[in-house]
Amino acid sequence: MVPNLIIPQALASFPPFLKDASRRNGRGKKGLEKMTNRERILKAIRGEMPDRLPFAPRLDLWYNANVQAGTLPERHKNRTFDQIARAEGWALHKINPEYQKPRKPEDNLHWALGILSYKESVFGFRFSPDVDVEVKEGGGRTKITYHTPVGSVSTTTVYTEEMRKAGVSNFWVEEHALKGPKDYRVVAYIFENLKLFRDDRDFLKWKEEIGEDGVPFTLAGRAASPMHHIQKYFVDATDFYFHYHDYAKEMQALAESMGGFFDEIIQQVGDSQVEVVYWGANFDDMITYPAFFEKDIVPWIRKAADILERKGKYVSCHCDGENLGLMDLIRDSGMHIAEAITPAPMTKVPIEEYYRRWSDKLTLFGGIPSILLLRESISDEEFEAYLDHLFKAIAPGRRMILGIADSTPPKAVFERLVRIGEKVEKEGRLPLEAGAFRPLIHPAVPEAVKPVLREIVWDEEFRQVQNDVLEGDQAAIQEHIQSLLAKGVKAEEILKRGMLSAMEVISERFKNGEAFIPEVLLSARAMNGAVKVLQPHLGGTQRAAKGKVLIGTVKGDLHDIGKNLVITMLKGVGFETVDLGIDVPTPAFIKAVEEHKPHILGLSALLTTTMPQMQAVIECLTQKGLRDRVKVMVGGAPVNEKFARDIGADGYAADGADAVTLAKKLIRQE
Ligand code: B12
Repeated sequence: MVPNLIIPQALASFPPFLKDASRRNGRGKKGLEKMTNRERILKAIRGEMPDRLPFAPRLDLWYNANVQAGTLPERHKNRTFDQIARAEGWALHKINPEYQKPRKPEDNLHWALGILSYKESVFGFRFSPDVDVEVKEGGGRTKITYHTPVGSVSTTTVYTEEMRKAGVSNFWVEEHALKGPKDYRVVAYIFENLKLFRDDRDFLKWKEEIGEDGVPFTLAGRAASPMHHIQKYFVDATDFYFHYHDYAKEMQALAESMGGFFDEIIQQVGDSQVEVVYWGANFDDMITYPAFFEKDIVPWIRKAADILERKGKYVSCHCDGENLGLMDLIRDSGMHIAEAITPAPMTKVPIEEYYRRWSDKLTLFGGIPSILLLRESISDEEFEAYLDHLFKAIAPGRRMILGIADSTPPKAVFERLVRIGEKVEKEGRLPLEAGAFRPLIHPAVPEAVKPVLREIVWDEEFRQVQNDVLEGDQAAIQEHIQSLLAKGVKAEEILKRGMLSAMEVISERFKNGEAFIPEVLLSARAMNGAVKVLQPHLGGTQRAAKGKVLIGTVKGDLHDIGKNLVITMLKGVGFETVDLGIDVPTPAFIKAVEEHKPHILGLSALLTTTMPQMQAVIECLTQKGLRDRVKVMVGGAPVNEKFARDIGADGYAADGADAVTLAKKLIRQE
């Protein structure tokens, strides 16, 4: 039973004019509340006690998709998203620049180099006169070649009509600047000679427009450090880990040569009239895994926070990913605001854990996972129960700004947003009381992830090969295999006792959060190369691949890091794989199944909006009479076992290691 349950539908019948008339700069009913939303947010950031919890939902994605589809709530039909927020009495969410609304084409033209300037920025940029920029545009693609005195590099970005309709705000980088070691020097040249200059007129105008209804964050950059910048922009997300390993020297040199650019940004935002600086995005313990985060990101967050704090400014980072492995690192990084924090059930960290561990040092912004707004994912009762839980979990409410993490999804039940706003007004006075707070049942979260690596059982004869797999040393493993073969050791033995035994250890470490993406990718790459050397020596049964897996990310979805990891791990244990890429339409899956005749079709989706595509693919397989010929496995952060069953898939796996186990199981069932 949920106490005080207010049926969201009942709220819809409130006369809209009554609601709108009652708001005064977010001062709530009849303007009786003491503070404006701007004052509340600033107090929360400073660690002081506002009169009540600020609530600032991010609406852009939801708004853009619903405007396109003509499905805005009736009472807000002709409003902008700021007008909607104001009418509802919510604080304006002024954090992410409107990436697709540049003032002039150059503002976001250089997205693939991460050189951006918007109305929300306080600086502009100028390339050196000896850098010649050649632009070719067409069909939603922009190809740019940068000619410099030390060579040329090119990039291609994509932004299609469909992406615009879906409300996507980021570009897709199809061709990255760094393809091989020679490109590093060219990119370094561009950055060493780039000039930043103060240009804050538009920012000041924007700040004035926001007024007392919110706090404008200015974009320093979506990357928090030079190395993070290289990772986010210059290399394909998965290839980054190979480059980081293979071209370590070049990468280090490039990161160092970009230090001046980052120092200049700190200087520019430090000397401006901004209060809060957006410093880096998409922190996630897989992508920005702990060792990388600590070595290559934290020092720059600390530097920016130290310098900017002395100038009376605050640093905010967009922490929208899985933060379990980064909990202590983020807390101790010096950042002042962790924005877009997305708790369980969307990630592994419950809201009470976030608040308990972080709120003495930094301000939390977010806390309401976006799936809570979706009727298909969460019932009205579960939604209410989460809100009750949240209000207790964040007592007394200091250092907390409520928001939807990371953004309101296109199919959100609007009345649930309204309900949060009402609850904040009625029950959000600070200090909140925890009462007899009993946390929802969540799996226990470890204090800090301190890897206790699962030890390998060394097999003396194969020790070197095992070690090569663990180290991901692709050159050494081939040499060691050759010498074992030369000594007459059987290929089957090398594969089983040397390679697979070590790969299993890596998989298990990854599953337990003791190893991260780079280790797995490098080990799997070493395995792939080594298997090729062994192939001619393997007996008939071993020679055939374990099975063929066709895999792709569904239509509308551009996330590919997880899918690529699954592919690499499958390949590592001997599956033949066909990568269909990202944004794959249903007919393309069907055509590929007909053509490649795989044993398994793997579908990946990271967005709640694209999950239904998985069902569409399965239904189409059935219609075409292909369903019995192929097993379907699904995965991706929002997918779960139940969803997989509901849509008629043959299996679901939560991560790369489980995907391997599942694929083996499905093959046995054939
Ligand atoms: C990195 C990232 C991005 C990058 C993607 C880069 C890339 N090349 O992939 C960029 C910045 C481009 C991006 C864009 C967007 N993103 Co994003 N992104 C993330 C983030 C932070 C990490 C995802 C990731 O790679 N994790 C690491 C990998 C290893 O894990 P994984 O993908 O889950 O994969 C593992 C398992 O799921 C499984 N698995 C995966 N696929 C498969 C397939 C099979 C067959 C099997 C068996 C298993 C399996 O195994 C994998 C390996 O262990 C997540 C946060 C999160 N919690 O997931 C948000 C997140 C997914 N993004 C989100 C959003 C909203 C967006 C945007 C709409 C933002 C915007 N306003 O434009 C766009 C959408 C673009 C599009 N149309 O796809 C939301 C989605 C919310 C939702 N549930 O719908 C999330 C959850 C952030 C949040 N906190 O709300 N994003």
